Amino acid sequence: NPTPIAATRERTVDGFVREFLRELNFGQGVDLSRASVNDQYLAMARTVRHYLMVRWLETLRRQGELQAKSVAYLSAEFLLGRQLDNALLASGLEEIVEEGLSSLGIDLATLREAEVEPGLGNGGLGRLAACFIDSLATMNVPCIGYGIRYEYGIFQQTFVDGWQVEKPDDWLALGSPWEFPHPEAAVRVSFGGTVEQYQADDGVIRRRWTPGWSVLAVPYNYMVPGFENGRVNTLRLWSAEATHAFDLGIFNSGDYAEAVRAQTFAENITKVLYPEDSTPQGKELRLQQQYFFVAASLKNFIDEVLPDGYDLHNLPDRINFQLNDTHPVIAIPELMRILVDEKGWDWDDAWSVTSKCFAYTCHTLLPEALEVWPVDLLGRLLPRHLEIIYRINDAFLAELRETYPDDELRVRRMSIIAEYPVRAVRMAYLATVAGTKVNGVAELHSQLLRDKVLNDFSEYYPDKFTNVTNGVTPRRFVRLANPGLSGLITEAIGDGWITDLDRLQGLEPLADDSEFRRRFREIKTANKHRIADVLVHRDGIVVNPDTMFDVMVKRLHEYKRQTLKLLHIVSLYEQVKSGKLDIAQVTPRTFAFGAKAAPGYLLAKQIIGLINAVGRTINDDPALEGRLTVAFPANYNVTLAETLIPAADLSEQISLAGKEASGTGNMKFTLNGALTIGTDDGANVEIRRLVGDDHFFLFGLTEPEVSDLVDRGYHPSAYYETNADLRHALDLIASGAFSRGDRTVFEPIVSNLLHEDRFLALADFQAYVDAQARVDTFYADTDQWTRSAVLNVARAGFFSSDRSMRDYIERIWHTPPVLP
Ligand code: 26Y
Repeated sequence: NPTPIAATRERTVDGFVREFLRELNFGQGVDLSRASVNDQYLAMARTVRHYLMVRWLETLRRQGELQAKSVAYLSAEFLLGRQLDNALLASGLEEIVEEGLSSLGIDLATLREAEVEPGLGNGGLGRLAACFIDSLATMNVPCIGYGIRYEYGIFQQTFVDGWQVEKPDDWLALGSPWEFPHPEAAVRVSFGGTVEQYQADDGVIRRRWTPGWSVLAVPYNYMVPGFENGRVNTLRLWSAEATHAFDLGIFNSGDYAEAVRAQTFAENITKVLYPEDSTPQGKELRLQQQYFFVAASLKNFIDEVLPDGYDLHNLPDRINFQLNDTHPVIAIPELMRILVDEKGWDWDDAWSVTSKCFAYTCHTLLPEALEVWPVDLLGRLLPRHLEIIYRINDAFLAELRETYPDDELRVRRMSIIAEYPVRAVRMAYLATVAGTKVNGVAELHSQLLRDKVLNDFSEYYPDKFTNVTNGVTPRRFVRLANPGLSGLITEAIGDGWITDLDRLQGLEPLADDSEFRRRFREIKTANKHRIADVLVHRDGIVVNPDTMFDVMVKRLHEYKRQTLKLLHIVSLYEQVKSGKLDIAQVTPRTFAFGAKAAPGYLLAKQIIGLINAVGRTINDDPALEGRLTVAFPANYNVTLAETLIPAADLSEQISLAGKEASGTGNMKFTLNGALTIGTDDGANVEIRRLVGDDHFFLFGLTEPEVSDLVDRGYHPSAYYETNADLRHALDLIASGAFSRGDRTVFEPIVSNLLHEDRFLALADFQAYVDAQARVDTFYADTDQWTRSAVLNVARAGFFSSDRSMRDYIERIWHTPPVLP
């Protein structure tokens, strides 16, 4: 095997400088004196990726030889965040590059800022996929990520007069140096058309799908480098392009304009990421996206990744297709179609293989978030797949009737096809029937899946259900995001924690070391100064680093209860203004928010308007003497998270118990030394158990209490009537105090809370306020607070996504690591 040329790249400062200048001259076509920052960034990115290239080629070569069992992570979203720093860290080039650039008079920090993050996801689910592929690469587990290369990622949020206004996320505009397009490896994906019966050569009656139209799926490969281990896995994102055949017919008819229109039509499929993250809209284009990437991925895996002549009967020994929520579930009928229609297999053989290849991760508990596709839509777009789903369902229902001969009600409840309000395919049920395993993303969530959302299924398939608690990558969210803390940890316990996060336990004794605490605090303060600087320059927001940083960052959703935090703030304000509370007694706090609302989610957008309005009023009111500030930077994204989270003192995880599947922000805060104020929900339950009750501010109803209260009949107005502080806060909002006297502006929020309050914010208000009072008392003793913060870090090693990956491997995939 000849050594790839990339191996000759010199890992020295001089070597790097030479490579960089070469990229600048030959790649960008500029010389240093005329290079823009973007030129420099692009040249830099390409230089770094060249250093990783030899490892990537080597990983691919070994994979081809080994054909080890691997994971294909199918996800409609990968929320990667910026790539440069992670590539530098993984390749161990940080120091060389910093020195090399500075010898040229270039500041690495400036180049970092030039990178536009690929925002190819909405939030938690997409970021989780990115953490998982980072961990698998770092752990030497063969994995290929399959997803969609949206031309426009999650929208850019701006505020106009405090209201959210969305701008398209044109992330590709200035070039995207991290991707490798392979148009020659494009595959065709077909849609629509008809299905007919025919007699095959072997005399067997078969079904034949004649699609109505098709598009090309062009793969763009991304490197997924492991941390300093020489492995580089692949993320393959698909982009839609018009097929030539598709154009030809129209060109022949002489309608050039129509042909070009057809081209844009095909390319619409991967044009934009849908910005909803809980209420599926049932849009045809979204189903097109889902089938598009899944069909391309299966075809790519079978035809290109597997060796020629591979016997697909062995597929379950070679691959696990992990379904990231229901978005890729159409892969199940697609594999059946390939095996039955294209390979000519018997149905039963095909089912026996297909039902061993997939596993399904559920990320929600909200019933309205479960994807359901009306059969008329599905049948129009994918007629053969609908037939296959019907046949899977027929077999499944027949099986159920044998087990439950006298319980037709149960059988109908479990049908993959819903009958009301329209006949529709329940994708979660299809995934559960066909998958080897179904997992929730935190203990409580998995329990509720078993006991509530998928109860019938957990009784029928008790062994299918399992839990894998989410995790986050310590490379990005500690080592890179918090260099100060990372340095301190490494000084104390060595740098093994970066790939073995349980070693953070070694910090435990240092919680009682006053010098360690002093340095820990110093780092937190420095991080506050760092974010204060960012907020001034990025958003023109001024914050005081000598205040408690109380942070709530996540998508805007009623169930996450940003309004609960807002009611606390408004109540404090109201009490100061009415003279009930002496401002000198109030702990100085900076309330930081970050949240995007789905553009069609009107109430969520109103809540954003209200947070900004309250912020405007409070920040400008001299009566507060600058002790309370609301900071709501627009466009919260991975990049902002990386500077905001390390600066937090208090992490707000206040969803209604039983609604947040896991949360992953909660883990990032804990690992960066924030204390949590939180409900008994999602992974908060496990965080609290690990860090200990004394180092966590628990409040609010538990899930069974919520269920009971709702069953008995919940009346939010009762809380309004009996709680004066709550009443005064709501009245203040209703009075127009935050809307220049206009009482209509925020009326929908107030009346929703008073008359509906689906997520019981009013019921938990007093408990929340009481918990915040405990926070103030605790915070007043700086040493006590810092000690708890250190213990939070020391006890949070469990929340590494490396541990999540070990759990998936042990409970679901059975894919041992290979040699690097
Ligand atoms: C179908 C479409 C509307 C849709 C698109 C995106 C539906 C859901 C989503 C994204 C969901 C999501 O991000 N869920 C979050 O997943 C995290 C990772 O498991 C969890 O930590 C978090 O609790 C959950 O809300």
